[in-house]
Amino acid sequence: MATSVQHDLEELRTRALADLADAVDAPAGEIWEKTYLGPKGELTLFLRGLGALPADERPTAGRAGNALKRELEAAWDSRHRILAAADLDQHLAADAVDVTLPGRPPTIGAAHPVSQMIDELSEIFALLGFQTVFGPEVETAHYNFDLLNIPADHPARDVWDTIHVDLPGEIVMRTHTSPMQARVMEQTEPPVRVVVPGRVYRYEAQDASHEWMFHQLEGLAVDRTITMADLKGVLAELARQLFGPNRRIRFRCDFFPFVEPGVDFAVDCAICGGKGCRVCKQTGWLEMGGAGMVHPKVLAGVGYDPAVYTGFAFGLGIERMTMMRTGVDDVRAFAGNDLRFLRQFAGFA
Ligand code: YSA
Repeated sequence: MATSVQHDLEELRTRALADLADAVDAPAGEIWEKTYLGPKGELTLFLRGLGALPADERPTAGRAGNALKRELEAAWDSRHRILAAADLDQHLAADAVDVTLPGRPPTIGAAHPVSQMIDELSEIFALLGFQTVFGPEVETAHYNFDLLNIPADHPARDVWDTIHVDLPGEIVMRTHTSPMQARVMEQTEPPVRVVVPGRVYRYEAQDASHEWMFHQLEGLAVDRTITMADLKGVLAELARQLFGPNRRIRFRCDFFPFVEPGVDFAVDCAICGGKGCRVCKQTGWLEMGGAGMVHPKVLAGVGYDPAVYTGFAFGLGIERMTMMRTGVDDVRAFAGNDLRFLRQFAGFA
């Protein structure tokens, strides 16, 4: 073998082994392999070029070239293993999960305080023999007003600032849950005992005790011998169950076209202990709802004979009751959707 070929191979060997020692990671190793042993690598090209050598030099040069090839392949094999293992270690370290760290607690939702109150009210009334039913929030004026003895020209129709729906006929967002009185009685033979929780809508100014959308609980009992004493007994028992034995309750005469007589039902204000505050408007009392004996015209309007049947009805503000239970002093907080507020009342009822 000519000295120059021998020298070239020696130089190639020294350089290749030095470069391999310098390849510190898997990508650098891949480049090394391509440079020396790949299809266009230096050693491959040398071996391919053997045919160009004089015939007498070819065997020796071929043997030397193949010996170098085996040496470099063996060196690459062992270096490749080391680099691949290091590469794996690095990936494992980067992706490692520290099983000793505490887990992230899952966020568990809770029912809205008003929904909790509705559930609690349904349970209390179930024990008193009332069934819970639901009705439409978009209502006809016929049910919202007419069947409740509030004819088109009656001044009582102005009592509620009504949100009208742009549909043929007189369609409104129900201003109270009372339209369900007529809907239930039309579908049911007496005796009747139902409560109806749900949203109601009024186009009115908001303050600490007034929202434009809020919830009411309607109650209706009709039978042959229902009296005002039954109404007072049911509402007194409700207040006792909800607020404990120490809250005082008050009934005062009030007017609603669909009852005769009518009352307003109030509880002494739990926010200020009855001393007077902005929630109770300095009166010491917070009105929970209106109530009364169902007007004979309402009974007759749904086909009940007022000479045979009597009934009581009430409509209570659910946010107001929730305020009394929780001490929240602004009704607007309930629909404000602030989780910092809502989280405080997870599971209060
Ligand atoms: C009266 C007699 C019955 O035989 C049956 C029902 C009724 C109640 C009647 N339908 C009514 O809506 N009366 S009310 O206008 O006085 O509202 C009842 C209760 O809803 C109020 O006492 C109050 O607790 C609550 N409320 C009224 N406006 C509110 C409100 N709560 C929050 N925001 C408002 N804007």
